[in-house]
Amino acid sequence: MSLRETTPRHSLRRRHLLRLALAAPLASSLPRQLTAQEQRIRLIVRGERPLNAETPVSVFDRLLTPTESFFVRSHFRPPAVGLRPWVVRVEGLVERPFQINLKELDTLRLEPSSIVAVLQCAGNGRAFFEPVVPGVPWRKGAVGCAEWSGVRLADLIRHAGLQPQAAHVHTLTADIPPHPQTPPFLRSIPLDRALHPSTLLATHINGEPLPAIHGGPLRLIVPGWTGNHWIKWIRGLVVSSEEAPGFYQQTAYRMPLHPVPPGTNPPPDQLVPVTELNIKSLFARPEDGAIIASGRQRLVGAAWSGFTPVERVEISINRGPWTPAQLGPAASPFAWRIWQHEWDPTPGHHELAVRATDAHGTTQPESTPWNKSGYLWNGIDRVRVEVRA
Ligand SMILES: Nc1nc2c(c(=O)[nH]1)N[C@H]1C(S)=C(S)[C@@H](COP(=O)(O)O)O[C@H]1N2
Ligand SMILES: [Mo]
Repeated sequence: MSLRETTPRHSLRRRHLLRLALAAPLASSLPRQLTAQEQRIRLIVRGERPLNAETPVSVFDRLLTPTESFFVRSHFRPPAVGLRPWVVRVEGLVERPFQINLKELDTLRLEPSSIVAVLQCAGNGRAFFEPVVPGVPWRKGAVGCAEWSGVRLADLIRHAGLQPQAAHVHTLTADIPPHPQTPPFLRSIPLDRALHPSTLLATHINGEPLPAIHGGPLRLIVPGWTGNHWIKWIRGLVVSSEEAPGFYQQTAYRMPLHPVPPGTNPPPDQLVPVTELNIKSLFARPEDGAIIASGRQRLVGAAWSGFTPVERVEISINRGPWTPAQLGPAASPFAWRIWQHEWDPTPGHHELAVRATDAHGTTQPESTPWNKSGYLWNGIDRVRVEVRA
């Protein structure tokens, strides 16, 4: 999938139809055939420039989210990729700084590594907070689970050798802010997280080369942590004794340590960085508002968390008792688990709810404590359906 192919479809189609309408009024009444590419791309666009688009929940019925349906979140326009060899520098508090292009990376003979892991934007579910918070109004689909492959970040950093004061790894990216006043997406992760064996520099998703829109040719994979740490288009790693300076590390992606009254903003010293994912589950089927034929139904969805495994998923029908759903296997400690539950509905309107509990006994709340940036929503998912005889 190239950048061109992920240009929001409906705007292209609109422009195309407009051209047709101007050229030949009759032609505009003929529906245009979608290309095979267009049929494969199924995203709900929340913003066009830069492209921010979420995955329809219907594909959350399987372990691996199809790459072409994987949500896209970019602060700025993606960089040009593929014009010249991609070079990565490793420098800062290291013994032997170096730079290397992706072809040469093979010559380092770092052990290949793959992991199935959930990538979820910290702002997934932001649209459900009340009062309304600013930001991309993600509903349910700024999340997905994929197999990521590449090399361990630890192996690349150790190749350069760490100096004793090393404490953080800054990530330099190739996407460029639109205005000189806009801060760059400069971020860092603590050294222990950078050295964790699950933290990868990935070149592949689901066995295919990483598409440019998802950070290809090289992005960071930080399983168990929110998407803001999964830096795309890595072109440099700078080992430092300090966190990265600037807006995106020091101000953005922070939330209150303890819940605050809705609408209030605690002072910066009471905010902590958003890191670990919380326990969450969603319906893939049925979808909210679905009209379904009566007869036995299989409810299906996904459940995930950060470092504390999912222990249990439960279903409640029409606000009745919570009953356990069947949990599928855990493909990795950071993969989501597909759950399912059989249901014999009577005709009429029904409300279905799903909630997950982690191994520490933490259960999803009815709604998540309000925070001004709308992070880490994990309120119980409810769908309303009509069953017709
Ligand atoms: N360079 C760069 N990396 C980035 C971002 C970005 O804007 N620029 N967005 C981050 C955020 S907030 C998220 S949620 C994920 C989204 O990854 P995806 O577009 O592959 O789904 O990328 C992260 N990495
Ligand atoms: Mo994000």
